[in-house]
Parts: sequence; structure tokens; C-alpha cells
Amino acid sequence: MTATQAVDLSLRIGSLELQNPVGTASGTYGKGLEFQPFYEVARLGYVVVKTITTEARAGNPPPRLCEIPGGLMNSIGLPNPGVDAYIETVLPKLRTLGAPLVINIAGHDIADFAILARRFAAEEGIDALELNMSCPNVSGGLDYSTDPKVAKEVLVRARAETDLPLIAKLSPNVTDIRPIAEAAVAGGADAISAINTIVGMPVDWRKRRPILGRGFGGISGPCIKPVALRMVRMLYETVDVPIIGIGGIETADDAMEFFVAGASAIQVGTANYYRPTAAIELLEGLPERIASLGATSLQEVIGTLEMP
Ligand code: RRO
Repeated sequence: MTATQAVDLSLRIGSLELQNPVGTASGTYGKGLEFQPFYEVARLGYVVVKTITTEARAGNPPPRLCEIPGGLMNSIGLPNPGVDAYIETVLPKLRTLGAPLVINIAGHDIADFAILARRFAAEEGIDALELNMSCPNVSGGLDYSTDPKVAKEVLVRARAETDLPLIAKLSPNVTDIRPIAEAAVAGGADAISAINTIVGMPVDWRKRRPILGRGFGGISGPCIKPVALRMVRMLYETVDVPIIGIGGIETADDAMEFFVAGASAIQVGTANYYRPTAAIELLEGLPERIASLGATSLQEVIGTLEMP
């Protein structure tokens, strides 16, 4: 066995054991089924699906996407069929994916998070819930990750409904992400995922209008990577649960930056749109990079960044 073959990529998130740290970011991976023609999805560490709400939602007015230098902006607005239709029509197909399945949920209010946690906890084949406390494109969507008291309450209410690992997905649109993460962990979060998109506004000056239908939107892609890396580092130094790094990750080198900064796992997001094989290529590139640091496991490199 070569040094590269011997590298152990496994990790734990609460009670969930993952064979590797590479997942897909909510909203960038379709329903989870669209990538099957490109590679064997079961090889991924886990898949996170697009956010589900209690009621069906149509989403925001178009245009919903636009490119910016180094990234993408979106104002999608959480379109989804609602939990009942989702469980009936989509979930059975997701059970065939083979990779651990993380369902991403968002509440219109705090009680909704509990309702959704209860509904999904009753279903087979779900490995964890990611609580989307940070959607920038719906009214009140950011409220759950800008106030520590609210953040804690969301977790407490969801925790009361399920033993599934709970991942709190936080917003970068705050002065200090640390107290929000501490509150989420105090409320029962098993992991923190960071970051959701950064709010911004793309403008067409000739039309004197914002480019996105709702005006403001969320920025993702390579241009937000340094913002995400800083926040992952701050979180690593603050909370004792695994951090899942998200933000502009396309390659194995990007992922390694997040691991040394303190992430235990990562999610590939915007890159899925322009390189559908990004996540699996990233996974294939990890063992040799970890071995090049003289390590035999992912765990040995997490958080090893030396800060000045
Ligand atoms: O659907 C969206 O507009 C959306 C969501 Br739920 C989110 O969490 N982050 C984002 O950038 N867009």
C-alpha cells in the first residue's frame, strides 16, 4: 500500500461517521440526482440537498442568478415543493444515492424548524439535518443567525424533536460570527457550517436597475473564499464541535486551506455549476496532499495553520 492509499479521510459529526469530508453545498446540487451521470455519487462523504420548508414556495422573481468577477450572485428565494410533497416524491429517489444524506431545512419561524426536524426524523435514510439559519433572500431569513438568543432557540427546539446530528449553517453577514456559533452549540448543534452567501447587489447602471429580480442577493464562489477561511478559523478557535467549511471551494488545494484553518469537512458549492466533477476530483486529490504534509490522516492536519 502506498502512503497515499493509506491516508485516512474519515471523520465524525455527532453520531454520524463519514468516510470522507467532501460534501455538496445546499442549493448547488439540484435535488441530488442530477450529478449521477457524471460520477458515482456514493463516493462522496455526504450530500446536502436544497433547503426544504414546511409549505411549498415558488421562489423569487427572475433574474435569479448573475455572474460577477470571481463569483456568482443568487436570489433564488427558496423554491421547493414543501415537506409533504418532498417526502412523498423526492426522498424515495434520494435514498438510492448511496452517500450519507443531509437534509437542509429552513423555518418561516422558529416553530417551523421543530416541525421540519420532527417530520424528517420520522423518515428512513436521513443521516443528518442542516439547519439553514442564514438564507439572505427571503424576508427574515437571516434572523436566525444574527441574534444568539434566536440561534440557540432554533437549536433547542429542533434538538427536542430528533437525535439526528444537527448542523447549524450560519451567515457571514454579521459583525462577529462567534457568539452565534456558541449559542447554536449551547442549543445542541453537533456541527457548524460556515458560510452561507454574503449579501450584495449587482447593478445594471444603464437600466438604472439591480440585475437580480429582488434587488439584493447572495455572493458565492471563489471571491468569497478568504472571507470563509477567516470565519472558519475564528470558529475553530471558539467552539469544540466540527466546523464544515463552505465558500469558494473548487479544488483539493482549496479544501486543504480550509482543513488547516480548522474545518473538519467541506462542501463544494458554486463550482458544481461550472465543473460538475469538481467534488469528486477534489476528493481524489486529498490523500496525496495530506501525505505531502507527512500526515496519515485528515485529523492530523485539521487546524494546524500557524497564525501569526
Ligand atoms: O434560495 C436562496 O435564495 C438561497 C438560500 Br435558501 C440560501 O441559504 N443561500 C442563498 O444564497 N440563496
